[in-house]
Amino acid sequence: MLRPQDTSSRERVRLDGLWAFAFDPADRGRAEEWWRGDLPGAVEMPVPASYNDVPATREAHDHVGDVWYQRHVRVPARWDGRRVVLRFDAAAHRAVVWWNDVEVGRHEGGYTPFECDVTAHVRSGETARVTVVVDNRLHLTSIPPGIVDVLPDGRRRQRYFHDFFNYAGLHRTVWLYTTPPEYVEDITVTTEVTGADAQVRYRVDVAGGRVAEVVLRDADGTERARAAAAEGTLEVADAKLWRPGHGHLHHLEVRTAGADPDEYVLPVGLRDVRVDGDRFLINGEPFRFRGFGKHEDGAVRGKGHDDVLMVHDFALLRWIGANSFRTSHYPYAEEVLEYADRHGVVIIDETPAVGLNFEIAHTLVPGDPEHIFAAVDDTTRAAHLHAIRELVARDKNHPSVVMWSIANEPDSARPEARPYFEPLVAAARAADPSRPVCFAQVQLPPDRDVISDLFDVICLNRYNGWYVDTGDLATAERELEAELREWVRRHGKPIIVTEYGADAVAGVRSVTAGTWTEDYQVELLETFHRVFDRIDSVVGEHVWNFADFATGYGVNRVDGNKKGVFTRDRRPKSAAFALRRRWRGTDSPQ
Ligand code: GCB
Repeated sequence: MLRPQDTSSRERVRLDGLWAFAFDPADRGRAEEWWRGDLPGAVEMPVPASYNDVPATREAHDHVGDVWYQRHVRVPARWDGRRVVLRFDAAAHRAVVWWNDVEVGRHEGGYTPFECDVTAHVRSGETARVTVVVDNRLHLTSIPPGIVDVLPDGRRRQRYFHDFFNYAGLHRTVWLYTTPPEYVEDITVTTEVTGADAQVRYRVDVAGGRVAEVVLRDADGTERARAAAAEGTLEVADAKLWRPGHGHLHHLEVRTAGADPDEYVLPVGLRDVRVDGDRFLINGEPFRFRGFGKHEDGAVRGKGHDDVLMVHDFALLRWIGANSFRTSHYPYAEEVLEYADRHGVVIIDETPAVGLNFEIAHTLVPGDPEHIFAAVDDTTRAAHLHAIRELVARDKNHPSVVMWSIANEPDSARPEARPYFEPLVAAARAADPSRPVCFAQVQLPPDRDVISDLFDVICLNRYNGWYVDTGDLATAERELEAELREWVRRHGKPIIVTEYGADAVAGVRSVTAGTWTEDYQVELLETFHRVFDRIDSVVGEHVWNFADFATGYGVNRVDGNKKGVFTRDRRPKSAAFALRRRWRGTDSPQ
């Protein structure tokens, strides 16, 4: 799915800002058809943002159910005769959209965009009422899964099996944009590097028309290759490659034929990715992942995209010497991927399939199904499949994305996990044969895991010294090493430790380095690093987490998860300096 653009044939307007907003805890809005007029009792709510922490009430924070957003949109008179599209970059977790009185779209899944073609309903020059209902409920049939309990007093309570707060709302930009009636619907690009040259295999899907020309230009605008077909391979001699740390981009200009041609310009990075034995190769060179699992999370705005925070986070990644991160545990805003493309940051791109595991949930109550695969069904798997396809459809052209992670910590010990995952892995490969596929595996030894052989890279989340052998780093070191060596022996694939870490409350220090101190966090990370440095197949270290983040209520969470190397407001803990020494080999402030 192409991102909206301003080109010679397209125009876009951001509908961000303050929208009218109403909570609907008793589910009245759909029955009373609130889209037909002004929202009752509306307040103002910023978009993009999570709504939960903005009103400063417990009810808003803990709301379970529908909320309504509404605003008026003026359609420029000059748009007469254009195709007009209303696009939501994200609505967590599902939404229905009305243009005046007409339903124009609905979407399931909180982290991927969806579009409503409103051409038939638009009168240029008019002011239209746009209404959106957004439902944050997680069910056993949604991705991620959850359970909504109705309490004796009639309130709803949401349970979920993942460790980050269920922020909701319109988290990303809302657009109104135009294309010509015949338009470029999609572009798919895969690139390969052969010696000094590169090949760009491309396919353009045009709705109602045909391709006139496809031109590949270097960053300075120099034409490097050209074609006139909808599909083909462009040869680039002596190519300037996209590399980790050097986000060199080319641009593929696509123009359609006819009296009202469309133009779309796609950034393209010339690079390839391959797994060879226990190496992870980018452009044929072994790549070592240094970085973090992250979250989209910040004070007040929750998961609302914010360019300020994004650019700052990338600056901190650079400061600390990280070269990569995982979009744990859902697809991040496209702005993030585009920034990573431009700056050569490597990404493992994850679906929102987090919490397919009752073993680590601690939220079950009597009467719940015994294990996750007894609880989910074909609808859940269809939602998971849909999430994989939407992720690939959105992110397939980003050079920064080097691998798909199709789940985080599913219950991979259950025999039922295998028939559940086999078709999903196949679907991921079919959707994109050019990138390896992985999942992040929870603390299970190789002899208990039933699905890892289906994947290209072994990605392990390990909490030795924290959840296991708490406070005992000598045992943690011994057991971690023994376990990793067993993974090497059985699978011979590259290993990335996609999570390791310890909670540390900023400012809590101790000469005896007890748990929850900054000092223990440093010592635990150093313990893991000694082990990584002794095992060649470990090609990646992603600390959990980049920054402290909000979670649901819990007796083992102090105002959220404190495994951040930075605090939630991005101040460094001692661990940040320790990592910087390891990853950059320096203590200098630059
Ligand atoms: C994990 C999860 C992550 C949690 C983390 C923790 O294994 O993948 O979402 O936040 O552990 O801190 O417990």
